[in-house]
Amino acid sequence: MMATDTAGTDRGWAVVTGASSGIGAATARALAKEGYSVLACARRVDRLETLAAEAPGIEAWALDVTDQDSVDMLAEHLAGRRVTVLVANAGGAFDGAPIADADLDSWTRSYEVNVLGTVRTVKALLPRLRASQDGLIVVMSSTAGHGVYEGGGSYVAAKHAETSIAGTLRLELNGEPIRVCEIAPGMVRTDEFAVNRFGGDADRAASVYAGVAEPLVAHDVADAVAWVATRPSHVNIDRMVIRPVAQAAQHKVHRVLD
Ligand code: 8X3
Repeated sequence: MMATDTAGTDRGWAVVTGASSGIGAATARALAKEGYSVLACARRVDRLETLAAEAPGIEAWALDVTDQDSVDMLAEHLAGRRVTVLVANAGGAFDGAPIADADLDSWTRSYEVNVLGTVRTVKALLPRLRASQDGLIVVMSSTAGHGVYEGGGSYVAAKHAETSIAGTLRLELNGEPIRVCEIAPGMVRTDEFAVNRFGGDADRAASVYAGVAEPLVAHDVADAVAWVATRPSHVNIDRMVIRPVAQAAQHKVHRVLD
């Protein structure tokens, strides 16, 4: 069945936010491969269109999770469609500053995208997930949602909030046919995450992964999302913490440096 009809495939529609790169793009591909009709959402539509052209089953949709009108338009676009999965993935880190030097604009941005963006999207799409009678919400948090580290600042705080959102939602939706899973990746090497965090400083971004033999890649996390989504409807994977073997804990990373 074509991905662009309103019914979607038998698996229904999976909405992935932050799908223009990294984990989001890989997740869109992985879910399409599993037979979902995927609505890949992000601000950078040109990238989404490239993604959609590469992979059958993916439709591109412009979305800014920090903008209520934009999220309302997404919900309208999905009216009448059978939406079975929401991957609330849009997010990011925008600084690596200690709290003593906190840039409050960066904190605001972090909360706007990671926390309020997730709440706004979940709230807008809940009616569609309910209507499907077989919904799944995946909240993409981070190991930064479970531990703290120096310079983690706005990101660590926001990811702790996302962890709380996933847990609270699971309690509040108990009794409804909607699963809630939190995926908490550790060190994932993507093109943009660390570069964005350090304001475009590529050398500082590269130092995050220095000497680490095999950081996770976006597909490793996408694979987990696809696995969670394709469990039987009565199986709720509450949380997955995924790290590279070299990272035993947030501060315990095996590095081989020259
Ligand atoms: C990214 C993991 O270690 O940079 O979500 O906080 S970390």
